[in-house]
Amino acid sequence: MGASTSSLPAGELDRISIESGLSKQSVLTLYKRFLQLTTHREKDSGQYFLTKEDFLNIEELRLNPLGVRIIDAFFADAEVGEREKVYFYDFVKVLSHFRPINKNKPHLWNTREAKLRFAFTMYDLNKSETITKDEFKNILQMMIGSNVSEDQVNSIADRTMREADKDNDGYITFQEFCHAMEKTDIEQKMSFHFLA
Ligand SMILES: [Ca+2]
Ligand SMILES: [Ca+2]
Repeated sequence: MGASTSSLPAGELDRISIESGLSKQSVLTLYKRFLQLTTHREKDSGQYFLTKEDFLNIEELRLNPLGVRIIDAFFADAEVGEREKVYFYDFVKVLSHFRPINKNKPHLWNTREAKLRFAFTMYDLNKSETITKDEFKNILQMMIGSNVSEDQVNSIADRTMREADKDNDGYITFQEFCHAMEKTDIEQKMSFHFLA
């Protein structure tokens, strides 16, 4: 599987390196990994892209309890709506959300807001821009596994909703979500060992 040989066009390499804040060497390392994962290529442009099936071959994601949600989030983007293909540019962009924030070198793809946005997308199963108690329970169950009873999950979800849903309308908006996460170390929560 995967594409054997190909190189990233120089212009693309420069652009991604500048926009992501990653060194060219890191971009090339990621591209190598990307080529190992991809099984598809556009007929016209020759561009490689990843499908959901390709992502499921990533061991770190398969073993991660939130793996399926992380994969979903790669395919959901606030700007372009639901995607079916993840090109290398998109791939690097989403991965950037998992890089530690460098306070001296702030970067658009890697801000706290970008990380929160990504986390929010993972919770928001139906991509309605709000999180309901059911959606929250769903991810909670994935995170804590089956050791905790349904009652306990329910009570955690109730408490979280009470705290986060400031206007008490049953939906957590992105704004409410950010507020609730104010004291959370999102960097640590969003760590995901993918980038070397
Ligand atoms: Ca929702
Ligand atoms: Ca609300």
